[in-house]
Amino acid sequence: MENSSNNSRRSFLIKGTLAALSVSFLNSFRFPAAHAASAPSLAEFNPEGGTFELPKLDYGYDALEPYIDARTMEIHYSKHHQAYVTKLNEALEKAPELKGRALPDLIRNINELPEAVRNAIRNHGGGHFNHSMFWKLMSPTAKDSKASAELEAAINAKWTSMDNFKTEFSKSASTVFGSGWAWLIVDKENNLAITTTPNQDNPIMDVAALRGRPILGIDVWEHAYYLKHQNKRVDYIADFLNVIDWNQVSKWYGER
Ligand code: MN3
Repeated sequence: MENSSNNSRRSFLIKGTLAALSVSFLNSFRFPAAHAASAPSLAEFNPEGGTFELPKLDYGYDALEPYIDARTMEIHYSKHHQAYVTKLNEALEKAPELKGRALPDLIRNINELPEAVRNAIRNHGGGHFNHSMFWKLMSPTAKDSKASAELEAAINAKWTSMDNFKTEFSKSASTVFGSGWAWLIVDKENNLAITTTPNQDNPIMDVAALRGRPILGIDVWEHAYYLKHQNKRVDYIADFLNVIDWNQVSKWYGER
């Protein structure tokens, strides 16, 4: 009798544990882990009054010379990025219920956006997010920046050395077909990974092949390099490696 009661109690506990596990398994699909969908904290992603604005550039157009030329910076920032911001705001005029949401929240679940504005928010919200990160992760003082001990250890563990990481990252960036981005992300298991996205998609979106928290990204649209590097994307990527602000990348890596 006592045995049978123990057995039924054990069976109850096992069933309870299985039920709890299956609920958390299902939830992992419905509600992506917070860190997997989190994004670098950039103040400009939280618009006052629900209108997005072009974030301030922390340096002059010529500050990244000779790697990124002033004319490219000027057009890329003041024309291309501005156009993403303008068109994102136009899309939100058509879906006022979405106004006031921070950018990462807006673009995290593309599939849940109203169909009428889905593509516009994917393209222009993605464009605004990606470029806001891009200006921040480059710096005229990049050569004095350094990966944190924690980030360097994680890179060494995955790619054996910083140089090998740069080689693999460059390879991914050079093989993006057409327009898009290459990223260094922190995935949901907290591991580093290199991934790419087409167009203005990014790894926090539910449409991304590999989701995660981006901490470094390179724009490989031709508008990012054509004036200086023409069709030589590989030369642009090599130049880009010289302007990565590793202090900033490390800061984002440390945001858990
Ligand atoms: Mn661009």
